[in-house]
Amino acid sequence: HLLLASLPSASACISTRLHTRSCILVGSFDIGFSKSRVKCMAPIRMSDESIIRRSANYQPPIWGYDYVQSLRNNYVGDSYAKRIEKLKRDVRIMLQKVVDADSLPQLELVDTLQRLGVSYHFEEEIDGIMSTIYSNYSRTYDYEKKQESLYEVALGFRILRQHGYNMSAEMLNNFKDEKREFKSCPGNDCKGILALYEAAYLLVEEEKNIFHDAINFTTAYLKEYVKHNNNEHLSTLVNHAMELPLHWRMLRLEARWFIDFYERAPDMNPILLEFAKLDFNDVQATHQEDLKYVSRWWRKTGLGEKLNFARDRIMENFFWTVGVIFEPQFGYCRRMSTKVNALITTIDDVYDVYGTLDELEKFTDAVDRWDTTAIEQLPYYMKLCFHALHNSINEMAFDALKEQGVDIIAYLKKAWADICKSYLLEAKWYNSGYTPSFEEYLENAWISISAPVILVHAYAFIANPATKEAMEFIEEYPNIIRWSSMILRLANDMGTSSAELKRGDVPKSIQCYMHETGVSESEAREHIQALIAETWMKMNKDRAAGNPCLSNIFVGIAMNLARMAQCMYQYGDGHGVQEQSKDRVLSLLIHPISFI
Ligand code: 0FV
Ligand code: MN
Ligand code: MN
Ligand code: MN
Ligand code: MN
Repeated sequence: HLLLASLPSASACISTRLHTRSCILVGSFDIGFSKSRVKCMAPIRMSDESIIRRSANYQPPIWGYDYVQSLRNNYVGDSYAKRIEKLKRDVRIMLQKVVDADSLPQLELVDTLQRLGVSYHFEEEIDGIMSTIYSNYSRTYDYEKKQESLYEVALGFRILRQHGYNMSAEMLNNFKDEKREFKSCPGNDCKGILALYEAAYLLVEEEKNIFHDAINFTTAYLKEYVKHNNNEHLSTLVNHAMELPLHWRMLRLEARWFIDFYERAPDMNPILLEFAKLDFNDVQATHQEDLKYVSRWWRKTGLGEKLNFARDRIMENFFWTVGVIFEPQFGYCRRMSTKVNALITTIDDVYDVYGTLDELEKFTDAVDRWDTTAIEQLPYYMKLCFHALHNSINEMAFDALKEQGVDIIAYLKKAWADICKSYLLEAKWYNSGYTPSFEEYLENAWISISAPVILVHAYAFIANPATKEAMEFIEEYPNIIRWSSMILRLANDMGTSSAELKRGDVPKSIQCYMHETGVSESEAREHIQALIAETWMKMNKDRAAGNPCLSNIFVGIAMNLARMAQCMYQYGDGHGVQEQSKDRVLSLLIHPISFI
């Protein structure tokens, strides 16, 4: 308090901020605005002493510091480790044996391992299987002849494309009739049609027509199928698929869901099931250690405690990271990425909710110059924010310098300068009441959603070493970053723009599109949903094209970020409104899978 007392504006800020108020009056007098009148106002600078600031009314965090630090997972220790090793050997033997069988059982085993979330243990074995199946296909596949089983063809198509093999979409077209329409026929049962539905999401932009045909045909069939519900187990899988296709799903949550589903499967293999459960708990224990680390870091920054207008969401920020990269060996990337997410979330609220335009311009300039002397005139809350950013990012760059001998600070800094400039432009639009065209909005919004910052940093965290050439390449935001960002932005707008508009914010994609075309909100939402599907097709294509500067791990991260966005905003604002993501956090990060 001694330090604060010497900063007059700062002490006022700190002492008058409350979570529950929808408006915060900073200054020495109360001018008696009613809550509802003040809520939608921009920060107004009345004089140096009194500024009316907004609040987004974000609730305090539901996950306390002590609670997080007390997390213990009982499924770790020697006996579990031994059991996991034993089961892993058993699964490896299954993979060796299945090679002698036909391709279908091989594909099914790979699919099951992937869906159970354990395929990362067997990359070599699976790669071997895939390359054999692919070369058999290319030797023996007869495009003229109608194939017997849609199920096998579609499953093979999906899994081989997932593994980067260029399977021809003609394989799927073979299941159309003379009128070039997909049709049901005796060989096409529900399993086959579901497989076609999931496979279609691996198609690329040039195959758009097949995509739409396949999705229209399969969804019509599958909807009808679940209505009759002849097979409860299969209907569960169909409903799950129709909610969100496999290719768009967040990997760990999908694994958690599928383990429960698999337990009830008629052909369940107890070895696979036990291995998947134990491995899930083992990975969760690693995540909990990462979580405790970031929660200590977050507390030390003081941002959650002192910036009460901002979201205090370290758990959700960590949850995002687990969606982006879950494998145990990437702990450093997870820890650092979570810091990046927490800084983004806080600084976003500075621009969207709390800062005055004048402050925001100075803050943007300070980030651009990456210079602590540039913030001397700024209020306390901004100093805190800037130093937390500056210290944290410099430390990450220092790690890279020390561990890999590369100097990357200029590239990291540039990503922050870019996002702050895009934030500032939105703040200016908001202040002047401007509604950009849909295109003008998106051109800025794919940066302001923060995916480029997240991905540039993640790139540096997993690269070894992050060379000058590689960083120069990534700094230009190659297409894969652009598509991932676009999906994140569109999904975020679908989930958050209603609340944002109420609070007062720039028109988001839905509103810009409505403004430009005159369509209704529901039509605009449909358009955005279609745009998400199209952007996925672009991402699929970019991934298939390959690029020596883009590792599979990085491409996976970019796709996972898009998946995570669709997960977080599936039912609204899961990031800001904790009730919406709470159950998912519990099942992924807190509760181990029980064996009773
Ligand atoms: C901001 O949400 C926010 F937290 C983001 C950008 C979600 C993804 C970010 C992380 C993984 C940290 P909000 O809806 O306020 O974002 P906009 O850009 O719409 O203000
Ligand atoms: Mn707080
Ligand atoms: Mn925001
Ligand atoms: Mn924003
Ligand atoms: Mn938003």
